Amino acid sequence: MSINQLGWNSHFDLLWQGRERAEWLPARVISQQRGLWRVAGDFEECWAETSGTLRVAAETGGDWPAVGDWIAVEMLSGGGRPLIHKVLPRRSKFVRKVAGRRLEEQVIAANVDTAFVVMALDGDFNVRRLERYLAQSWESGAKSIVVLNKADDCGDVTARISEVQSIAAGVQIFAISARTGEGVEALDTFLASGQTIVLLGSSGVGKSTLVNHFLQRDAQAVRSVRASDSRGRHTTTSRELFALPGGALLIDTPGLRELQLWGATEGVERTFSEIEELATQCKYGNCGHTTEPGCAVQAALGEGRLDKQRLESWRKLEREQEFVRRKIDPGAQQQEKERVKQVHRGAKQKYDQRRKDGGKF
Ligand SMILES: Nc1nc2c(ncn2[C@@H]2O[C@H](COP(=O)(O)OP(=O)(O)OP(=O)(O)O)[C@@H](O)[C@H]2O)c(=O)[nH]1
Ligand SMILES: [Mg+2]
Ligand SMILES: [Zn+2]
Repeated sequence: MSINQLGWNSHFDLLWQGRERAEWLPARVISQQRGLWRVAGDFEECWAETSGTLRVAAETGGDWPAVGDWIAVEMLSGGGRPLIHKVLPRRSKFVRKVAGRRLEEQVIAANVDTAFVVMALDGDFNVRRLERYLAQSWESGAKSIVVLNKADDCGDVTARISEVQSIAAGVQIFAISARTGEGVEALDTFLASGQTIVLLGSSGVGKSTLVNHFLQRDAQAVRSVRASDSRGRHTTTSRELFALPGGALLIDTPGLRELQLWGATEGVERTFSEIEELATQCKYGNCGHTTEPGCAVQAALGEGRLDKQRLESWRKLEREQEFVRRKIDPGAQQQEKERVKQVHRGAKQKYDQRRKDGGKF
């Protein structure tokens, strides 16, 4: 494989000109396992380790290389494992809070152009989970689309699509069957040569089945049909980047037990933009949207313009964000209050102006 086949482009070429040492080689991380990184470039694919300097930097809050990263490696003359010295600045990254109690970011995939948020149209279909994924992917810097898989196993695909439309305004939605191939060709537009795509979604939605479909071979193990009803079983256990015959790069990921948000304040705002907009119309700037007089959110709820579950979902994700923020930075609580006040003030001014200009409410 060559770096060009791995998605290298003029953007990274320019960054590369500024490298510290001329003998370093550019490479891409294609998988990762217990302290080793599988790297590919203009050399034979191999396992590499991190340099001492990078390790120290990563351990003190910097970044470990992640799948999809472009890195600078040094080939050692004595035949030892190549060393990773640097991670090139990422153009995009999909992150989450690490599993468990630690409050840290984990990069799931880097330098991604499009995230396919995959959800199955079988009994596992869940728009609340989709909201969570979309909120996090807004922050990634990549474009996100929704892929509804297992269309062959769904009685009313159209109804499901409109359900998703109602919670994901402006996001493209595709209904497909990775098993039969139905509708899959519509995804080709995202798979142009040099493009990087990450597949996200919970276990069993069919991510690896889709990878195999695009690769035209059984590269990834998929859950056996016999075990298909055993929920919570994870078939794919590590993230891995594959080069498709057409030149796109596809990252398969293990289904996450739960995607815990990380740094997704803006993502939540955008995912729930209609609620955020209603909130600016409340009478009081610090409205909690429960029993306050003049609450536009409650009014919308009462008139059936806002779904109760969606409101609850918004509250839950907001709370989650705030919890992490406060834990990380005790001063953040006050700052956050100020920020919210200002956002509210700004938005209120905008709406007041619109009202003056004859806008309808
Ligand atoms: N009916 C139907 N079943 C599918 C389809 N795509 C995948 N499956 C089945 O769903 C099960 C799970 O598929 P996988 O591809 O292993 O799912 P995954 O998302 O990779 O799961 P993890 O690796 O655990 O995260 C398998 O039994 C597949 O055969 C589809 O389009 N239709
Ligand atoms: Mg899988
Ligand atoms: Zn309110």
